[in-house]
Amino acid sequence: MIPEFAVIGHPNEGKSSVVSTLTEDDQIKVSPVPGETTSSRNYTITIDGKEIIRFVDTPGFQVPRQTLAWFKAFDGDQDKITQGFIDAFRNDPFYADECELLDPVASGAGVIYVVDGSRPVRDDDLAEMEILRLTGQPRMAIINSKTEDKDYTRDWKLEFRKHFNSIRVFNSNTANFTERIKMLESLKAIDQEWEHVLSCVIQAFKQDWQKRNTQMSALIIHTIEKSLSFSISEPITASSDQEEIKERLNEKYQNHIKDLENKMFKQIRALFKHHLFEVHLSEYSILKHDLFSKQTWELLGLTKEQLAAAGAIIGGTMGAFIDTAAAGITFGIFTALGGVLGAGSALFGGKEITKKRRAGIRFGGDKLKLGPNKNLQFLYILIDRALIYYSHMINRPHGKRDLPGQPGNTDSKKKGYSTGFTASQRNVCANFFKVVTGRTFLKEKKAGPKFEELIESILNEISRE
Ligand SMILES: Nc1nc2c(ncn2[C@@H]2O[C@H](COP(=O)(O)OP(=O)(O)OP(=O)(O)O)[C@@H](O)[C@H]2O)c(=O)[nH]1
Ligand SMILES: [Mg+2]
Repeated sequence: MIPEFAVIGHPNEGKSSVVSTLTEDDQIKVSPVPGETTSSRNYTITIDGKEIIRFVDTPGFQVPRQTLAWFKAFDGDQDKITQGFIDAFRNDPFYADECELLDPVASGAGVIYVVDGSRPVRDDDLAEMEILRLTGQPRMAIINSKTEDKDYTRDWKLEFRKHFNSIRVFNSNTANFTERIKMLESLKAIDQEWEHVLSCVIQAFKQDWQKRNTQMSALIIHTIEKSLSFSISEPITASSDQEEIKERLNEKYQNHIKDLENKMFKQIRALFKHHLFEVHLSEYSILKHDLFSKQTWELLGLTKEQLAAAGAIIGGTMGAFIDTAAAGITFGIFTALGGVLGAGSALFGGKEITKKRRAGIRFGGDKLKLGPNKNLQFLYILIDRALIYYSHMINRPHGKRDLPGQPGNTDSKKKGYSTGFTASQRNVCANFFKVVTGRTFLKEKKAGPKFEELIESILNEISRE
């Protein structure tokens, strides 16, 4: 038997939204119209094919006072009180919702009572709490405040202390992984008999999250590796229109990298079980802009010099360079650096090309080649965009629904994570970069694993924020 909890409360208080967030299921119907949920439905969390815990979404109380009157008048075996109520009113439409919501409780489910802490406590609520107390099942109350305008949390807590074994403020529209875990920790206090099994549930949740972060870092690294090492070329002859080829290569190059990134974003989204929401991005977000736009680079806080160096992949200014097959020299995309800092920078061998071209030498098998990317800043941009997207996905609760025309504020103004990297973290990145772009002859076997370790530790850090 896995632990089972019925999420119960007044209509429209956010019960379905709480279940949705707790189970990471954004397909559950949440609506501003009271009475959306009309029958009880089980939502089981399965990890690695094993059922771990179950939450039951239920309809709201409709006639709590009449129901309480029956509970109070009941003089049978107290253990059977809830089942007794259902047996008495199973076919009575007046009590249809009460029968439905109490059904899982009669079967032994624990109770999670949900209230909106931004409204005052009313008599109906007191009746509901009393019914739940009379069921005799272990119960917890959560305060899910729908607005911040008013706060009756104190009043609710005072009442809750009389009726519940555990109390917690839990906001289904803001709760992240850490808060979900805290919520489960509080649930442990609901009944000593469930303490052990709930500890196992928490353990499973944490392991699953860790596993996702490991998968995540592997995915990010795979994508970055492919992006950095990607190159594209086209043969040229004396009669080729080099400008046209450059433009074409440029576009192909950018599209390929963008595709890789989009594929990664989709996989991140799937790993964190999001189907519904669109990320609404602020002007300040690095994700708002195209991977190859100048703003992307500026937002990351690059200095003027870094920007100039990065200029190679900004807009259409990225140059393609002649890859002289016969001479055995390949010039990567960021040999364009020379183009920005002054044509023919010796640093990248631009001079040699210029000389040859001036001399009119053409080798059979000449190609125009773009990539692999030789700019270390590009690595930081890819890292930052992946991490920012990840952060959006993990911080978006599944129970949140954006009303049309009212995009939720899911975006932070965070510029990027890499600007805060320490010198040794930068070193790890630089070594990885060198290996991936083939710029080192050293056998840097550890560069990959160290980079992976770095990314995973950052993911874990972001999860704890
Ligand atoms: N801002 C905000 N809105 C919330 C929160 N929780 C729920 N809502 C909104 O409140 C409304 C009701 O949420 P539901 O989860 O459908 O409520 P319910 O208790 O299941 O309602 P019924 O099924 O009708 O009994 C929806 O419009 C939600 O988007 C919250 O924490 N913050
Ligand atoms: Mg509902």
